[in-house]
Amino acid sequence: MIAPQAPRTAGCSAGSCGSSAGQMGGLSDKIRAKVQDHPCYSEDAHHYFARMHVAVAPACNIQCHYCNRKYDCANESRPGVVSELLTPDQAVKKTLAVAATIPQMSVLGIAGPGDPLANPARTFETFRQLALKAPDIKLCVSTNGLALPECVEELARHNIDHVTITINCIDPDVGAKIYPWIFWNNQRIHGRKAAAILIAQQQKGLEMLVAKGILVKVNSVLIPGVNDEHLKEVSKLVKAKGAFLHNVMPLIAEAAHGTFYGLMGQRSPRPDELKALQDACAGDMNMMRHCRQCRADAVGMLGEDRGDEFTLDKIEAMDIDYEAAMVVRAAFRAQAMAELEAKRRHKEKASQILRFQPRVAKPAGRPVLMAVAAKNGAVAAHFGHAKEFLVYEAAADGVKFVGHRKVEQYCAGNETCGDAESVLERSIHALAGCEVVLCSRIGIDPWRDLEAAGIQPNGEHAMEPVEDAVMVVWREMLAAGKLDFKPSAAKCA
Ligand code: CLF
Ligand code: SF4
Repeated sequence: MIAPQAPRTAGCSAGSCGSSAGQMGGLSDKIRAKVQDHPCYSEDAHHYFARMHVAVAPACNIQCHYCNRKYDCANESRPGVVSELLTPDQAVKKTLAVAATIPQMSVLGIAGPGDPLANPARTFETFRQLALKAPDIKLCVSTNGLALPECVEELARHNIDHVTITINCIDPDVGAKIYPWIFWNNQRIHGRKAAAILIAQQQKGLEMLVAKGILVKVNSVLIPGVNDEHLKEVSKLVKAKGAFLHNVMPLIAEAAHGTFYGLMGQRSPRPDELKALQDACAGDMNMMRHCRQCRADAVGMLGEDRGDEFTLDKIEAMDIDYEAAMVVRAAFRAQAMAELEAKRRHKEKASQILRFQPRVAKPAGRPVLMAVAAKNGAVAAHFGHAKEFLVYEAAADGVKFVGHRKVEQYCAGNETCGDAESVLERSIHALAGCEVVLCSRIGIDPWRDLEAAGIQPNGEHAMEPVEDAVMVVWREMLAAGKLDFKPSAAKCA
């Protein structure tokens, strides 16, 4: 068996493969074949398959208020990160090296550091070479959409069947608060007029891609007070136009990044605001909740970065036999697919049983958010070693993955960090809204501080599968009469 790299989502409806529970059942075989090994388009697949990005696209044709050009494109990547720029030849070499070393690597994406379609020669040369040299790798691109319509034919020619468009608004008045200018037909255009052109190009590009049968994911950056309520309309419209998946990402605005929003004190959304908006949009749209806001040169499973293993000097020293690697990759893929298919059938069967069960009153008990320090699908990480917690919502009808919270490591090995107290404080703040934290082990100090903040630590389910452990804890809380009322929010919220 292939060990999944993180817990699968439980409580999804039949055939779920992408994101929000219950949103992606009933996929056609053609679409399932396209998404089943794409770690971003399929939540299940991201436990088995990895992606990598090559940073070949330096220029951008618009300005977003959350972007500083010194860093990667914040439409797809975590702000404040600088990727190493590669030529198309270097990018191809790196891709072959990674794919030969990491059989899980199924997708090559171009997502920066600027806009890939504002650098068409470099982007398409990379895709052209890879389609020839590594036909088993899916190709993926992320764009702000301004140059998209004139690139659709070429995207289709290179067999790129996954495109992400960042659409933050469909109203130019909202857009004028996000985009100060665009570069269009050799001119810089400002304000509302610029936003109107960008929106029209994004919508046209979306329609053209859908008409070509290319799967479209829409990214939206949630900017409190600017486009938060508006994103519900965006979600409805892009779904109506045929987008497959909507990924609402939190704005990250820090003064240290030197962005307009960062310097102006524009705040980022809290996790509960992000979840509430994702839940509100989920009625109309498949929602992605496992995005990790990768770097433009990210390598590995979502949430991990193995870029250091593939620097240009290391690649140079590698002897790559890609034909032999393809045999290994095909064997890995076949095994992973068989496991994913078995899981899908199991879920389908379970949901059929539920459908045909006589209707009985649901047991009482409100939903509870639990944070899990997980590894390979089990409650397996020490609280102090975790770099992220996976967040699950447990309720009477099952367990559903709802997101993740990044934290700093509280301790490395047996050493507690120098500023452990403030790291712990920040971790507790990051876990706001969660009522329980499950981990394999936890020290006395963090236990005490978590409890004081209204979050119950739990180390009793070490090495158990995550969903089973979360459900057991929820049932214990129900039996103890803790789920009949809304508790006061955790003190750190
Ligand atoms: Fe890369 Fe984006 Fe393709 Fe995925 S990432 S270009 S669709 S292969 Fe994925 Fe990373 Fe989130 Fe992007 S987790 S930032 S959604
Ligand atoms: Fe920055 Fe990306 Fe916006 Fe261009 S599209 S300004 S690179 S965030």
